[in-house]
Amino acid sequence: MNKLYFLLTITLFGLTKSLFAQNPLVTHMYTADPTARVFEGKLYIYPSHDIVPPEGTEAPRFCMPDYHIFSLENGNTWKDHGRVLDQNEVPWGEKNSYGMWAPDCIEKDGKYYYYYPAKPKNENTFRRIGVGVSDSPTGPFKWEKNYIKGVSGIDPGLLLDDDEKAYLFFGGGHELYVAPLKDNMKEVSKAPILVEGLPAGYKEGSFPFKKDSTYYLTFAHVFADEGYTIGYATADNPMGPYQYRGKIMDNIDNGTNHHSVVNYKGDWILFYHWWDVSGYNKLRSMRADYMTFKKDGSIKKVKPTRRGIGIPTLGDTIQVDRYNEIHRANTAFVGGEEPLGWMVSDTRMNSYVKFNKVDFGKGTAKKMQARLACGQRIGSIEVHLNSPKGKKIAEFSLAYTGGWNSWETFETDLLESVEGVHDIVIVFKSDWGSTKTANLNWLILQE
Ligand code: FUB
Repeated sequence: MNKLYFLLTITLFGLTKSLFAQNPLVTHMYTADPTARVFEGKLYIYPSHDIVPPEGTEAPRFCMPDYHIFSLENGNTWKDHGRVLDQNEVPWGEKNSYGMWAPDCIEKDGKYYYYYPAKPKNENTFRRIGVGVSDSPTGPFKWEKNYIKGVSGIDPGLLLDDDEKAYLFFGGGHELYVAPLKDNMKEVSKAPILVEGLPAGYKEGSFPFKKDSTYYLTFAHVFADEGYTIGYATADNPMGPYQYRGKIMDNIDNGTNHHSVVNYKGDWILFYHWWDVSGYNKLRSMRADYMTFKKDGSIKKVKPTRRGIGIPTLGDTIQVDRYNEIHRANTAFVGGEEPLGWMVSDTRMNSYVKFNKVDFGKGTAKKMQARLACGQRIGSIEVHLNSPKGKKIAEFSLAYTGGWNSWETFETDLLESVEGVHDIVIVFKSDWGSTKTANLNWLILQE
């Protein structure tokens, strides 16, 4: 990438903080390789962390210093639990090597085991895999003094079978490997073997899971003429042999495509990453979209959406620029002093944005807030249920905020008491000649 563009990218997008959005899931930092897990009904993500190389650092291909953990709070807000491990705290790791690539975490008997790759000190090995244990999914973890003996590679992916036996998948290259773990979860019980039955081509990011009695192994897979895709294979035995079943996601021009799959509240969800915030494929942002199975156990291809998976409820930010449908309007990076993100822009008379699935709870929502920038005084923004002509539940009168990049929070009472989950449609009203009614960043429902 052109250096000037890189510096511009950092200046524009790298230094600001943001609220939570639908896709990407967070924008206050760059997050990649999202391994999602459901522990006791709660959704967690164990991603890696891309950063802009600090000045004076000989930048490795990816610059990845530490790990954070996220959990889904409310219906749509990802909580950042902060840094759980820094590169210079790895007992066996080389200092300042910025090589904290994709991790995973798994629970067994009430203990949480966090697996991560790092560059070992005093060794000419690309990556080893270490492990830490905690009583909580968000740590703190007690890190093992040594890496897992007999394992060399990246991208640990863990499977805990119904019989409580655990398997460690790993590797990046033309082959992937698997090894059973001892009950202590810190050592392999047998030497790793090659995963048999996978197609040719570069592979990494193995993520295993079990559905019914079938073992699925998903992996990032590079086709010479297409680039990175997400592929999957199935087997009757966790150690294989596997049979390649096809692609879960076509190449989306995202550089790499490390991912994970979970079942959360009955829905299957694919977590993956892209770089739409930074414009640079080494500064990635994690995303999620629903995934479905066909009756024969095959997986339907997932297309990335803006809307993603969150179901915002009272107090959550409804990032309407991550829409399901848009009419006579656009979205653009938000301007002014706003935190990083997008806005609905170029709105005119009867423009609308549809955002599916907002949870109004038990009718306790009384108010709605809208974050608006408005360079004129005419018009209003209406919020309808289900369609542009559906029941009107809120209306904001527009007022001059100081310009199209000067943001103010407007508040209005709900016109109706609404219960349960509904699609909402935000309709812009203005005079017919205008092509700039208001810029809208987000909505929030409140008691
Ligand atoms: O994030 C660094 C590396 O890039 C991961 O370990 C790979 O899976 C790829 O996403």
